[in-house]
Amino acid sequence: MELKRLTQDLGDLHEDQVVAFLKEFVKMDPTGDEVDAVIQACQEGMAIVGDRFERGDYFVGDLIFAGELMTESMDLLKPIIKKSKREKIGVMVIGTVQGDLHDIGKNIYRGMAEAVGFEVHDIGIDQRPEAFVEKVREVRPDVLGMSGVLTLALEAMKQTVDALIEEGLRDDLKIIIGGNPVTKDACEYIGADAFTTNATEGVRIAEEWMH
Ligand code: B12
Repeated sequence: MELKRLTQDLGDLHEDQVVAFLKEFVKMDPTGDEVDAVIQACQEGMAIVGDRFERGDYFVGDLIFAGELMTESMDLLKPIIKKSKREKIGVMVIGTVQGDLHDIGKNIYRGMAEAVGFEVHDIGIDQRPEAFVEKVREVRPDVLGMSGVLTLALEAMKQTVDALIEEGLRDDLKIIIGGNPVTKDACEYIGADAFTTNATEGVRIAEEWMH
């Protein structure tokens, strides 16, 4: 597979090439590992976009287009991610935290978690701590996943965990955080149980919690 080419084409925002590659890829009936590798390559392409934006070579319009292209790409992969659907293994609430509008990574994680059998309640983007609290109280999930790619998302994640503690909802819950800025230190500061910048790893961790 020409994964470096795919990363570069995404970074360059070459929609036609990216779409053509992914359509061919889906037809090949790829394995789970191959799908993971392609998602990783796309994520790296988005990192190129982010770097160029930071340097001033790309503008907000390019970020928006990159977001649309990444969503379109993940939609193409959806049928092959979904195919491994099994019986229900647990309940999960996910959402992007307050102040953050990015949801592509969250949506990838949701798709993968559903594919291994989680019943996922996705509360959307820019969600206040109270919204997470409400949903957790309503559906009593086994796992809570919080997503955020802005640096400021880390503070919002901490506020969300604090709100859950205050409401006495933290103890029966495993919390995983994901997105570009999450680190081990951030995970400890926030009070989450696990962190990852890779959806596949995040699904593996959540599956292990269900054993
Ligand atoms: C596309 C994009 C946008 C799109 C988003 C569209 C959408 N529907 O999401 C739009 C145009 C809306 C946007 C807006 C902005 N953006 Co923007 N954006 C990006 C970009 C290029 C890609 C993000 C992305 O989709 N990555 C690909 C996904 C697949 O990766 P991911 O999110 O990390 O997800 C993976 C894992 O982390 C994990 N994961 C994610 N969530 C979760 C959750 C759980 C529970 C688990 C287990 C795992 C998991 O799974 C995924 C797959 O492996 C990034 C650059 C970058 N390097 O990421 C900048 C970036 C995030 N944006 C940035 C900025 C500055 C902005 C704006 C402020 C720009 C502006 N001036 O308006 C606004 C902010 C809006 C807001 N309040 O949120 C900065 C953030 C800087 C910072 N440190 O805070 C970045 C890093 C670019 C940069 N280098 O400057 N953006």
